[in-house]
Amino acid sequence: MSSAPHWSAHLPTGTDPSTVDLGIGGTLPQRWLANWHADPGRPVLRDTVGRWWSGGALEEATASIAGRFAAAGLGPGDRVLLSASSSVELVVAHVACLRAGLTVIPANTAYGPDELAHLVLDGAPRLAVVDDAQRAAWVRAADPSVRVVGTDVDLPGGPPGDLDVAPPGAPALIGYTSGTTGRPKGAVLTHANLAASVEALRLAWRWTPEDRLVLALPLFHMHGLGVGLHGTLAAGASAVLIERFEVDAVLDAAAAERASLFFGVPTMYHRLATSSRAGELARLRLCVSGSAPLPADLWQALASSTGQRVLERYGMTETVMLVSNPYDGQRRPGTVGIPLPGVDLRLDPTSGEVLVRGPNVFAGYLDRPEATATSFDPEGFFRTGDVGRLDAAGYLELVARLKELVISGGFNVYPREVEDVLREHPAVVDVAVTGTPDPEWGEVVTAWCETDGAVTPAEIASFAAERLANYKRPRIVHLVDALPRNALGKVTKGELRA
Ligand code: MCA
Ligand code: AMP
Repeated sequence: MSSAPHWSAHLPTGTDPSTVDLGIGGTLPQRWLANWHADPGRPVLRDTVGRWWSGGALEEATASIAGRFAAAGLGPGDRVLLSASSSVELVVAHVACLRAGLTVIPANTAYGPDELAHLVLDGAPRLAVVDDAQRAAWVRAADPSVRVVGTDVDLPGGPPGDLDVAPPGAPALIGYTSGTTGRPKGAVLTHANLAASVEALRLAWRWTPEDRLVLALPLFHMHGLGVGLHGTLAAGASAVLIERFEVDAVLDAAAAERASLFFGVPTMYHRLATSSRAGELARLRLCVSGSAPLPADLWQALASSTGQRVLERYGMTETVMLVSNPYDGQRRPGTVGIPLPGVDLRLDPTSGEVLVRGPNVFAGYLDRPEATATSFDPEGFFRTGDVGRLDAAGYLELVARLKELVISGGFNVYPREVEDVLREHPAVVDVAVTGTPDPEWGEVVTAWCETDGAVTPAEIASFAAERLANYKRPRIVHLVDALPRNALGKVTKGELRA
């Protein structure tokens, strides 16, 4: 790395970049524990019923749950699937896993039986913590040897064994993502990856113990978990957990708890901007947007009605956070900013694909050496599948995607997965799935179906609804006589426009 890395623009004036230690001198659990020991009574998390949990209480609760894991025979390296809405119990189970050296597999609560079965069979967890009887049954059906418990982890207790000793290189989290094609792959993130990213954000966003985050993002994806929760605990700050995003719930919590931070996906900002209470965002120190492009006109509308210059950043499951607009200095709408501390970024000279390297970048896909090998270039840069452009000041603009991906409300939908399901319908001859631009959702999933005439769009929609998570279901279904194809017979999706 050069002596004055480009990312030094993220550091407070006068900070010597060579003093930045993204290893944080240990792992996230060690950092969290150090914070809790320094001030055990300090409020850390407000649960969804309005009760505050201190660091001391979290330490005790997580050690107790870790004791139950140990008594159930789980040890370092074993995997635990967590599928639950936001609650302090979910946080305790998650932190207990990391403290005990177990690897967490977060699972979206919207998944249906097939989506969950894939995670269970591919990720091979020994235990699943699930907050819903039906999902619990689906996990058991996929693999009867997996023990399934609720978020209270109602198992016999025991001594927790050695806590907080997992080495930085040990796997901490397996985030499932489809990457370029095919069934979702498990991206294995080490303790060091998670710690590096959170430390970069702490520095770049000036995250201090005085900060309080309104955390309305789900805790089963990187945005809510790897940024919102991990960042809060590492900064020694606090967060108010909201079970389900609603404008009133967010703004009420921000006012009642004197919050300073809000992180959201563009759909959330769209809803906030169109609310009569939008002006209340002004009380926050920092609003961050990510997971999907924040339209420049929405940015502008928020700036004029609330004074908030929303800070847009860019990340991925495989890398946690990569690029962010600067806290000080210009925040440029329509761009995601400059690489975060530690992130080495360049563009592929031919395709313009964004290539990244750094301590935050994952170790590889679980049990998929070939997919892992092809996702890195010969110099070890990870191929993001996003196409970018750098402006004169070095700000990154994401202009296209090489991977076929639709982002709806901040959730990723891989067209191939939806197409595979729709092709199973007896009246569907062939199908292509695209995203249609939408002011609220960013994009909505759209299916173009070549059929034998014996089916209606509503029937196709309900067929999909029985088999796919809600956000993957086509909201728009077109019946077409023939899909456009090139000379080789491949569907030319570019010609499919609503
Ligand atoms: C809910 N629905 C959706 C979505 N979410 N449909 C399409 N796309 C979605 N994202 C369905 C509901 O099931 C319901 O269907 C209907 O839409 C309306 O529900 P509504 O109550 O309005 O929605 P909501 O429950 O309020 O959800 C909207 C939401 C949610 C809060 C924006 O989608 C959300 O939490 N998004 C955050 C996603 C996220 O955390 N992404 C981070 C990925 P029906 O009427 O049929 O029942 S991590 C990542 O991408 C990287 C690392 C990064 O950079 O962050
Ligand atoms: P995931 O694989 O679920 O982690 O989603 C990562 C993808 O979300 C990235 O590769 C981008 O395509 C997209 N993404 C995340 N943040 C942004 C952003 N601020 N603007 C545009 N796309 C984004």
